[in-house]
Order: sequence, then C-alpha cells, then structure tokens
Amino acid sequence: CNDSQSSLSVNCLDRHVHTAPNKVALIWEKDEPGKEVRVTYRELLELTCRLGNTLKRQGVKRGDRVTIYMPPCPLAVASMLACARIGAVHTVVFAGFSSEALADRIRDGKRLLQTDRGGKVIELKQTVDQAVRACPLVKRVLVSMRTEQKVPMSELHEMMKEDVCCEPAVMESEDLLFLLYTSGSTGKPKGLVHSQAGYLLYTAITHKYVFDYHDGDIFGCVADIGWITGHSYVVYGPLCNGGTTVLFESTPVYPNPVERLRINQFYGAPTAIRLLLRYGDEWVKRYDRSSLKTLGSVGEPINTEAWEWYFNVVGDARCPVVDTWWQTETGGICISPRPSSPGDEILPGMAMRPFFGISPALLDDKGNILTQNNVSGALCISQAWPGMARTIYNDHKRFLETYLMPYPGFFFTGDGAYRTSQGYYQLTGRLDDVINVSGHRLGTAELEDIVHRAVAESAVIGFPHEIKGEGAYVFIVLKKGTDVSQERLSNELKELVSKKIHGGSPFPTRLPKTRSGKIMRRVLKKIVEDKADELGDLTTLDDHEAVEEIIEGHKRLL
Ligand code: 6R9
Repeated sequence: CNDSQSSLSVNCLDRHVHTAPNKVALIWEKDEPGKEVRVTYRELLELTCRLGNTLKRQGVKRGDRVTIYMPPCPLAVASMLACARIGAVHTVVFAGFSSEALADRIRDGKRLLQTDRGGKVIELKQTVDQAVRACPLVKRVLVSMRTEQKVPMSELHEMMKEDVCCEPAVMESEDLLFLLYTSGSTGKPKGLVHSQAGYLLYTAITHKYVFDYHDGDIFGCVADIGWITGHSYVVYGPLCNGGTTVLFESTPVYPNPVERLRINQFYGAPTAIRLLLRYGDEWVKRYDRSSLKTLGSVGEPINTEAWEWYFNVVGDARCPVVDTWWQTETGGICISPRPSSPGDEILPGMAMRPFFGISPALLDDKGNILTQNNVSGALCISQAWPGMARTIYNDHKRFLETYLMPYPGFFFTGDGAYRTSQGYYQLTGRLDDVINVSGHRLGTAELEDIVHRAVAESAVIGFPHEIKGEGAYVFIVLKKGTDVSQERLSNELKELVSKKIHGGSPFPTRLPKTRSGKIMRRVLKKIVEDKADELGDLTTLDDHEAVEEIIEGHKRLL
C-alpha cells in the first residue's frame, strides 16, 4: 500500500488476528435470551474470507453494490466486511423495512446482488422476493438460514466450502465503502456515500475517546446494523480498535444482558431509557451493573428526567453519561462530553463539546455567524472532517443543495442548537421537515406521499410523545364526494403507512407470556384500560418487548 491506500478489512480483522487470534470480536445476543454466541477474530476473518470468495464466485467485482438485508448477526457483519475485503460497496437495509422500501434502495444503483436470511417470526425472504420482482437488475440473491423453518428458496449457496483465504483488495482512501439511506425533508431517501480511510479513522477514534474504550472492555451498542449507529459503533469503530462488540438481535428493554455479558460501555437511544424508566427502579436494580463504566445516548434529545435516571439508577451515579450528537451524514460522533478527559464537567441533557477536529458554528436566518454565547441558531460545521459523507449516490447536486448551499461555506446539519453561556452545545431539534420517532428519521414528505384513493391532500407534523420523543400527526383532506367511515379510513391509512415504511403488521407478533408459557391476561387487560403504567409485578414475564409492542399498538388505535 502507498500513503493513500489501505484495506479496511485488514485493519478490522487481520491486524488483530496476528496479535490475539482467540480474542472475542463479536458476542451475538440472540433473540432467545441467554443463548449468546461468541465469535473470535480468527473465526470472523475466516467467515469474512469465505463470504468474500463466495461473492467473487457469484461475479461481484470491485465497485459493485451489494444489498444486505439481515438482522444483526455474525453473518451480517461478515457480509459487510467481505464487501470491504473485495472492494464492493455495501448497502445494509434495516430488516424491518418493507419490500417497497427495500426495492427503492436497490433500484437506486445499477449492478448488484442481495444477501438475506430466512425469517423466524418475520418472513424476510418473502419481502425480498417481492422487492426483487420490482428490480430486474438484481443478479443474485444469497440466503442464509437463521432458523429451521422452511423458506421458499431461489438460491442457497454452500458457502462453507469456500477457501478461508481471500486476498484483501487494496483500496484508495476515497473509494466508496458503503451507501446508507436516510430520510430527507423532500423526495425519496438519500443514499449517503461513505468512503474508506477517513470513515474508519473517525469511527475508531471517536469510539475510543468518547466512550473511554480500553482493551478488554465489552462494548454494547444496541443499534441495529441497518442504521448508521450500528455501522459505526457496532461494527467498524469497535473492530478497528480490536474490541469486543455485542450484536443485539433485538432491542433489549431489560438490563439482564449487562449482568450476563459484563458489558462495560452501554450505548442506546433515549426511547429505550424512557421505556425502562416506566418499569421502575427495582427492575433495573435487581441486576448487577457493576461492570458498567460509560453510558451513552444517541439518536434524539434526551430529556433531563431520562438523563438523571440513566445516570443515577442505571449507572449508580458513577458512570459518565455521554449524550452523543451526530448523523448518518457525519459518519461518527461530532458533539459529546468526553469521559476520557477526566475532570471535564458533564451536564444533563446536553451533547456539550465538539469532538477533536469538529468546528461547530451557529448561524441565523440571514446566514450571519453568531459568535457570542447564550444564542440559538442553525447548527453548521465550518471545516471538513474525516468521517463526513462525500456525496449522495447518483445525486451530487442534491448533496450540494441540501448540505452545502443553504449556508455557503458551511456544512448545514439540518438541526438547530443552543450555545449556553458556558459555551456548551444543546440540540434543539430539526429545522427541516424531518421528524424523529424513537431515534429514527422520518421525512414528512415520505408520509405525505402515501397515496390513498380517498385522500386529496395531507400534511404531516411531529408532536411531542412521552416515550418515542416525537410522534407523527397526519392532517387529511378527503376528495369531494368520498363516503368512507373515519374508522375504516384511519385503519386503511395506518396499514398503508406500516406497509410502505416499516413493513410491520398492525397486529402484535407475540403475546406477553410467563417463562412457563402462560399468557399474562392481566397485563393485556391493564393495557386496554389505558393503565400501562400500572402493570404490577412483571418478574415472571418472559419478554418485555412483547408488552412494549402491544402498548404501542394500542396507542396507535387511540
Ligand atoms: C446517529 C443518528 C440524525 C438526527 C440528527 C438529530 C438527531 C441524533 C442526537 C440527536 C439530539 C442527540 N439526533 N443524536 N438529537 N441529541 N444526541 O441518529 O443518525 O439516524 O442520521 O439521525 O438525529 O436531529 O440530525 P441519524
């Protein structure tokens, strides 16, 4: 390699295999709690090479795009690294997305190939088949079996027969590494492009300094790999640092993995913290949390009540809480308190300080830079940094218009911020038409785009929501002469929204049961009576997410 070349998969794998081959790289916390799987650096390298060879055998070349549609699991991580190893560009699509959303993201490119897994409760393969029918350019679909369930197969590859050596492609630092789609204020989602060296450097350095990560620590980031947080802080940052990273197949709303896996840094969204808070202190205190050293928050503002509870109850007032502000566009954390600078004060509900190399600026509506403290303005960044997205795939004009033209000379984040009298930054929310539901970005235009025969016009706005941070409120004008009941229309629209955006069903996927398998009817009854905060003793409850899902489903019906 010369100065401008590198191999990302060598940095994340081979380097560590030379020094500590048997060190655990991934702990896969499966959907069946307590059945975690550990994968060492040597095993991850072998899996990555086998997959790299499989992809090559299927005709995937340097620069080709590969879509990965899988929940967090070692094979998904190895698929990302295998693309990097052979110089292909990966696009991970969140496995909760519908076939339509998946097809939109596939169609944006030219040559590509898909990887997927056969579903458990959720039939991912069916979604893929539907999406692929709408994308004639897809050359191959590779399927991995996650469960014993029979899945209609178009292709199943015998990957394990491949060689465990796969020569890493030497890449230029500005070559494409991955595309990741995110909602914007107008039109279809944007495929943000991240490149090799700068992105890897930035995720590794922020992972080390923001979380105060040390060799031997176990890092638990609960984000799905389909989001940027999963890319940067489940996969690339921790692996580049030779760390041990936990892959959560489903979001844990219970603190038990912290005790069982001895997690040292825990990183999640405020929504989950607000939800946990409702179960009360006892629920958390029952578990040993002495392994915890740093607590992180990401994706949306964390309100003071949730922050205090996270700090005092979850972290026993001894673990710094880092409220980290950043975006798909920024590649890694840009504003955050830094616990690795001991003695620096940390205030509740504030992202506080720019990371090394980030120079934030606040601008007013006329484009003037606000230099004093105690002011609010549009949050911009005045210099390029290694992790920033380079362009929008196939649409550089849109990249310039969205980020660089609104405030010439600055990168515009789309967020507003307040600079306190002490010079700390506090995020105040989006300035554009993007709403943030449970830490996930949703373009209001995407929702308004949903066509229904009875609807003439619609407008979507965000409103404050106790648990999710924000909810979506939809105003609808009906076409003249439409005769449809409010209830029916509202149900049809909810179904359309969930199909187009989330692919979820309006019906719960499971019922709350005791560990011995009995349905907890008293819990269901309380939810239906709107008494979700009085659920009583839940010690025998097997799966807290089942309750959460039903509470959410009930709220949607109200
Ligand atoms: C990493 C991620 C980015 C948007 C961002 C902002 C909001 C993220 C935040 C936060 C307040 C924080 N956001 N972190 N708001 N405090 N600590 O979430 O990326 O999905 O692209 O969302 O999320 O509005 O602009 P992404």
